[in-house]
Parts: sequence; C-alpha cells; structure tokens
Amino acid sequence: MKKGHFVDENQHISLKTILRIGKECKNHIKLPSLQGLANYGKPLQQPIFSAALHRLVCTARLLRSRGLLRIFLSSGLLTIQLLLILFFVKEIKIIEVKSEIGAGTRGASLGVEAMKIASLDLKSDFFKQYDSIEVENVNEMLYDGAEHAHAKFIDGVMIMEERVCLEVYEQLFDEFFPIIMAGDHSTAYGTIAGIKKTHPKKRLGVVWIDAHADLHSPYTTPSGNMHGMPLAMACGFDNLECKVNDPKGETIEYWEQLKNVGVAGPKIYAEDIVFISVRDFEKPENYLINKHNMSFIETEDVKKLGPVKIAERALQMLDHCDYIYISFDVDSMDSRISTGTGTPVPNGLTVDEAKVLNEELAKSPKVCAWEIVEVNPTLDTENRMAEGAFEIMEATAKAIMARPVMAE
Ligand SMILES: [Mn+2]
Repeated sequence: MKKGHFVDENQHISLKTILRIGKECKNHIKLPSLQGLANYGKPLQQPIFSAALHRLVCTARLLRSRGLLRIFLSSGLLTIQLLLILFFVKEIKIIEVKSEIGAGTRGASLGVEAMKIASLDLKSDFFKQYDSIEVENVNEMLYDGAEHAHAKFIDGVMIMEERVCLEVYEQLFDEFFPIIMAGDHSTAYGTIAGIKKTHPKKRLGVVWIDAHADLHSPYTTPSGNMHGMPLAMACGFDNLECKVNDPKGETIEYWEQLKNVGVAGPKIYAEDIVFISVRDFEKPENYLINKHNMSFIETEDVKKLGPVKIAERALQMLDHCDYIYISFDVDSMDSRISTGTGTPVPNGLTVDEAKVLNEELAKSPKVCAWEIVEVNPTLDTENRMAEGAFEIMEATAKAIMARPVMAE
C-alpha cells in the first residue's frame, strides 16, 4: 500500500486508515450534526471506504440516539471501538432471483439485468457498493410447457421457494439486510418463509405494494399463474368457500408441501398484511379481504395524504409486529409508467410517490427485508420501467443504510 492511499489493490482498508477515520470522527462529530463526517468521505470516491465510513456514521447515529456517543468517544479504546463499529451495523446484501415461471407473460427474469443497465445509464455505483448473490433458477422448465393447469409449474415454484427461503435465511443469519431483486412475484413467499425460518417465534408484518392482492390458490385462480398466489401460500389459504377449479393429485400434493416451506404452517396472519395501491381484484380475493378485515390503503389515499403520511399509517397498522417485510411490485405504479411489466393497471402510483413511500417505510428499524419484482424489459420502451424501479431501489437502500438502529 502506498503512503497516503486508503485502500490497496485488493480493496482492503489498513488498520491505520481505520484509526485515521476514527480520529477524524472525533474532530468532525459535532453533536447533534454528523454531516461533517459524511462530507469527509465524499471526495475520496472509494466505494469500500465510503461503505466503512457509512457504517461509522450509522453507528455514531445509533449511539447518539441512545445517548452513548459522548461516553463512547471519550472512553479512549479507539481500536476496539472501531473494530466493534465495523461489525455493528448491518450491510445490505442483494439477492438476485431471476425466476419467471410464476408469470403468464415471458420476460420478467430479465428484470434484474435491466435494472443493472439502468444503474449504468444513471451512472450509479450501487452494484459496486453492495455484494450480490444469485439464486439459481429453473426457467428451463418453460420449454416443456405447463403441466398443472391451476398452478402452472408448481413443481418448479416449489424448488424456487425452497431456494429463496434458504438464501434469505442465510443472509439474515449472517446479519445482512437482504434486498431481493426478483422476476415474478411468486418467490416473495420464499422470502417470507426465509424470514420466518430465521425468527420462528416472532410476528411478521407485510406491506404489499402492488396492483393485485396475490391471494389466489389453485382452487380459485382464473389463470393458473402462481405469481398471483404468494400471499395465499404465506397465510395458508385454500379459500375453498370460493372454489371454481378442481385441482387434482400432484397439484394438491405440491400445494400442501408449499405451505410448509421453511417452517411448518402459515407464516403470517392475514390481519398483519397492509395492502397499498391494490386496485385489480377478483371475487375470491375480495372474499378473503372482507372475511379477515385486511388493511387497505388506496392509491387515492396516497395522493391525498402524501406518501410520508401513508408510510407512517402503514407502520402504525403493523405496530404490534416484531418485524416487517416490504414487497414492492412495480405494477403498483400507474400503467402510464408501468410500461415494462406483465400486468399493468391504471390509477397507480407515480415513481416519486413509490420512491418516497418505500424510503419512508424502510426507515423503520423493524423492516428486515425489502423486495422488488416484476420488471419486464421485453415489454418496455427504452428501459424506462427498469430506470424508475432502479431509482426507487437505490433511494430505499440509502434509507436503510441511514437507519439509526437495525431490527434485533
Ligand atoms: Mn404482485
């Protein structure tokens, strides 16, 4: 490492650098403002350095919020303090799930790559800043055609839910905050199962930002596409009262198995779901929503009260939950914006509304995972959908990293 350089060729920070950051911390932290410290890292433009600095800022904010910062900084054990800091705040880990077997329209598996292209066009270092890991998919099954008419590719969906569940579980176990970039929405159930496997005794709330309620089962689905079923899997709903299909044999066996991914039985209560901007229902879904008195926030409410107030309200509705998972389907945005998604619906959110809404929600320390789904560049013009989606993801990640304290 050359003198004066903070990071060597292998992107390792020397202990000396860490100590230097610490000393600068002492000089720059003027309670109650930490802006000086944040500004200190800016001209360096080193992703790993700014990440480390970011952790310092987050930890300092956390300690300040608990009234411990002054004691911490004056205690003198600088090396130990800084090493502690580097392990203290959770880092984001991106989980890529390029699966599209749950969708009726082809192309959602390309959404992750389209968002990476969007990041390049928008000159962002997002994908350099955070590590990502890919869950292997089974999209090759599409070539064989769908076998289960009322739950298409349910055998493949089963494999994907297991894989996503395990990956989310591992990342949470390793103290990462998972941002899941997925293709079709069916694998969101794997995410929910993974969170539940990590915290089996805790109560998990879900904010479902979507044009659809995704509450169908093989007994009620009009299309057989499984991206309309993740919340029914999570709640363990068959909804036989509204049965219109007669799934048989293997389909039912797989459906029963699906309900037990991660841990046995339902992962969430219906009353712990808050729907935002859901506006395209089918009768069987309406039945469940009324039966369980599920929480609803309409697009109109977001426009009237503003996304900041709406986020506050949604978090309040889930105040009794220990953890919260946010699932963001890009078709929650208006069909004029949602040009690159499989099932666009009018009267949705704008990019700005969705951005502020997700940012504000993610500020809650209870939020333990965030997911974005259903970007389909094959339906889009000039990658507009992925650019909007990327902007929302980047802003949300920033809000997550700036939180005073992570969920415990
Ligand atoms: Mn959806």
